[in-house]
Amino acid sequence: MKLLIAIVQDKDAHLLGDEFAQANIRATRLSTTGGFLRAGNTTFLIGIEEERVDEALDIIKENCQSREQMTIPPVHIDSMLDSAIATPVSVRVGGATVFVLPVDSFLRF
Ligand code: 2BA
Repeated sequence: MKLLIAIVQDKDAHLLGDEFAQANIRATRLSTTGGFLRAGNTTFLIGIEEERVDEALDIIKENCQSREQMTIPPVHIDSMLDSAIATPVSVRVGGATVFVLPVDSFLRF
């Protein structure tokens, strides 16, 4: 058994959840916040048999798009004093960031 931790954009989370349900893949959704953009994203915890990991990864790949997002980069107080009005920059936020972890044991009571 493996645990997939998949961080996806909120815009993709609804469809992805539906696709998991349809494929009979059990998942838990957590509302999370990206450390860099400090914007909401969604983290799925998916406990899955080893032989179905590729199937789950394919579903994630197919349903999560990469998008450009504008953000104001973090500014140090020194440079703020110097002048700058922070300029928004564009970052490409991934389709999905996925960790695949081994599971020692899986219990349901
Ligand atoms: P955020 O931390 O809000 O990052 C959003 C996007 O900002 C990232 O997209 C990346 O394009 C950019 N970014 C992040 N940190 C940066 C930095 N120090 N300098 C320049 N650009 C930076 P993704 O890489 O696709 O990440 C999307 C979300 O996945 C992240 O949201 C975070 O919540 C999660 N994530 C990504 N890598 C992670 C990791 N190694 N560990 C834990 N969570 C991660």
